[in-house]
Amino acid sequence: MTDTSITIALSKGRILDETIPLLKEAGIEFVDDIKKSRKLVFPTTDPNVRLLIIRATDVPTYVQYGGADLGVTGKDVLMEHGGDGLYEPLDLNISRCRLMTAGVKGQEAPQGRLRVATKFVNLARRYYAAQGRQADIIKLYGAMELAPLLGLADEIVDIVDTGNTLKANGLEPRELIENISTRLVANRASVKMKHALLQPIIEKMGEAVEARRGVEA
Ligand code: PRT
Ligand code: MG
Repeated sequence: MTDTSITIALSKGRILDETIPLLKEAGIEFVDDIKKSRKLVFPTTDPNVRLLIIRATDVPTYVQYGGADLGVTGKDVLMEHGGDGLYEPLDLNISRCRLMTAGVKGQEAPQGRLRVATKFVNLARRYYAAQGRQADIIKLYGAMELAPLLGLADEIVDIVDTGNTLKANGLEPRELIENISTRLVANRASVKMKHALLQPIIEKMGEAVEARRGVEA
């Protein structure tokens, strides 16, 4: 990686669609049809910038170790990762949702030791410890909603948007852990070494975010 090139790691999935217009306003556009391509590294209309499309959960790791200078991922993913080696210069205010605890509708969380199923094991451990609650955390990779129904857990920690997924599975939200949105993160060394290249991108993306906030309000 030379000092004139910048690599930005993007989260595939729902975040990607909302990231593309923000990048465009920073002068960065894909030249390939990403829907048809099997590439993982994409050139852009800015000769200095290339884009990676990877799993959201891998974005902090790529940026932390300098595989990418910048990254775009959810605050939930960053909280789970821990944020080592990362700056978080910008809240992109997209893919907003809530990180919540949830359980079977009408049932209260039991007193004493809780069993909690989640893919956010580090985050959940920290949350229950901060509440002074004893919790056994059970790692799942998806379909967390099943766990309370099948008696695997008393509670889950998961992302909630409309609440429809919980409802459809006989669950209800309990406590709000954090309001979540997508963040721009930067490698700490890159921020120092490539400041002149990164700063305009961060600024232009920030302006695009602010312009949207204006429309929203
Ligand atoms: O698919 P993969 O295992 O790689 O990861 P993923 O499914 O988490 O990825 P993706 O692309 O679906 O979401 C990535 C990021 O989007 C998350 O890290 C969040 O920051 C953000 N985000 C925003 C969401 C949602 N909204 C969301 N609604 N991520 C997930 N959901 C899911 C949630 O897990 C639950 O299953 O949608 C369901 C809840 O939605 P409602 O509307 O029914 O409440
Ligand atoms: Mg998904």
